Amino acid sequence: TTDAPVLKPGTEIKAERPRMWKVVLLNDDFTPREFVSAVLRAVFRLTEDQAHRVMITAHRRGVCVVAVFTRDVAETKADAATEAGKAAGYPLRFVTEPEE
Ligand code: TYC
Repeated sequence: TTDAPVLKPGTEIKAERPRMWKVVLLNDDFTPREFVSAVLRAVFRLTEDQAHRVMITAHRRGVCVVAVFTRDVAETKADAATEAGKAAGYPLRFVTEPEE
């Protein structure tokens, strides 16, 4: 066709990496520790050990980064994890924020 891109030989085509988004776990006073760990394992596929460490870090420090994803995946997982707590009657919250 006539609209194929015309590139000078040797032209570099660079794709930028998409900005990544953090999923952050927030501490609260009510959600049982075991429940938090179970949600981290189910939604974020963390191992038992990873889940326990993330949970205990949020418990002690108030927040903990769970993982980073593209924006869409981060929001979907944060919403699913927050919803799992809500469905069980807990105020557990996961939020997203851009990296950098
Ligand atoms: N602080 C909660 C408790 O003592 C446990 C907990 C840990 C809740 C981490 C939320 O993100 C959290 N039962």
